[in-house]
Amino acid sequence: MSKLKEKLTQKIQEFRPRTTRLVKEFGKVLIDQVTIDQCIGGARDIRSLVTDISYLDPQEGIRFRGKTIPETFEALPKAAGSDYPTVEAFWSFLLTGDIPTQAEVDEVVAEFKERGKVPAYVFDAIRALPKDSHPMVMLSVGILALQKDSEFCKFYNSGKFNKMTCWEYMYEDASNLVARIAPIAAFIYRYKYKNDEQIAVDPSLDYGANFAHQIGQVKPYDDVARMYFILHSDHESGNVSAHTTHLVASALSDAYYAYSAGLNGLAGPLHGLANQEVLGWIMEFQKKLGEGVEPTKENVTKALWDTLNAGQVVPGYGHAVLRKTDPRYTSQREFCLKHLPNDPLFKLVSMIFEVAPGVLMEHGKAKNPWPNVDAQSGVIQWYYGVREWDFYTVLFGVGRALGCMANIVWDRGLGYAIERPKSVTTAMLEKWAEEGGRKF
Ligand code: CMX
Repeated sequence: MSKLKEKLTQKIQEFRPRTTRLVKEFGKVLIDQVTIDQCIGGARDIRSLVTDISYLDPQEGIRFRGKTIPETFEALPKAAGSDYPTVEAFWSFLLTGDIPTQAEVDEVVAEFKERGKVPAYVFDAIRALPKDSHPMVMLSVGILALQKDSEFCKFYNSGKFNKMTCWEYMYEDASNLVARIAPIAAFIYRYKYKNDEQIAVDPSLDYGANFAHQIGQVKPYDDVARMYFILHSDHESGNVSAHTTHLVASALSDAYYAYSAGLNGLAGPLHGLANQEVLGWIMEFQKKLGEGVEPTKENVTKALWDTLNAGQVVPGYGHAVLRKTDPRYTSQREFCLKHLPNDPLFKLVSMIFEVAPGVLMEHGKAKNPWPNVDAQSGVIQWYYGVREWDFYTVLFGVGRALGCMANIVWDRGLGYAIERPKSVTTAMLEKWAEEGGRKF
């Protein structure tokens, strides 16, 4: 057994009594109430999910295992010659909550090379799709194709299924999925946009650097990949991709079924597809502006109002939980200030950042007028030559696998139940509205 799995076994065993005690001794303690607008309005803010992998504070933003983004980057062992931690170090941290030693990281790096070997039938399944399919369809199909080799599913069908040990098989699938999703994404990139000229894995490289290599990028894109995958990994459990993955896995569907479904949610324009939409919006804006016309605060303001007046959302702005600038936006902005301060697209995105919150506040609808992660991410990709912006959500999907997989390993480790909230009818809501609330 690997050191990481050994450590996780111990952590899960130590943790279980906390969950058991809460249910047994305090199961009926009230922690929230539900209003009609929450019921109709997307269950916003209802406390009904548990995760210890990350927590999203509306003012402060995300903490991974209790650490802010800068603290996470600071604490984890870095890739050789890099300012950023390896994805492997971060995976170990997300799973266990402990900062791994360099030796522990090296073990995961070596393990991922073995686990990361993608069976040929996955590529065949992707190649069977029309080439103009969206790359998120290709990614979702590629992940689903892996299901045939699910260890969790084999264990379930073995007749020896056991609720206490099934997490070990989920861990195997989750680790394999994380190790394989980046090479699958790289394959999709080269297949769809680079004439199917594939680049072989370089076994000397860590996860992020190998992804850069396999899509045909050179330094410092290895850091872009590491930063990008870590920043997009997890945003507590209620967002569409994480929640979908958790929900599907709660039916004891394996990691591949669960994450393929999660990716389908990530592909929505109000969620992960917003990073593609941001670039699309900017390109459309520049096209309308006409050649040689400089973007100014005035014409950016007008374009934002045109979007809002057409009944569309400003992509990359707003959030269901956050009420300030997303620290994932800030982190990427800092990268831009260091590596591409004079890039025209970065300057334009910065100008939008200056103008858009004011416009959204004046518009008066969005509860959060500040930028989210998606407002900044495309700029960096564009700068380094990854200009096929319909691929950007795939990059998000590679990163999000880390959080979703860590979560469903723990879900099984702690024996969480199949998810099944109760629905009501509109007539019931109307009755309770008239009565001033439901009588318990
Ligand atoms: N532009 C225009 N209107 C916006 C807006 C934006 N960026 N953000 C919110 N609004 C509107 C909503 O559409 C809603 O309008 P209606 O009352 O007409 O339905 C109103 O403001 C209230 O919405 P809210 O409570 O502030 O936001 P929600 O929790 O309902 O939705 C989100 C959150 C992210 C879907 C929304 O802000 C949005 O559509 N943003 C643009 C798309 C985007 O960037 N998504 C990526 C989010 C991060 C991620 O998941 O990757």
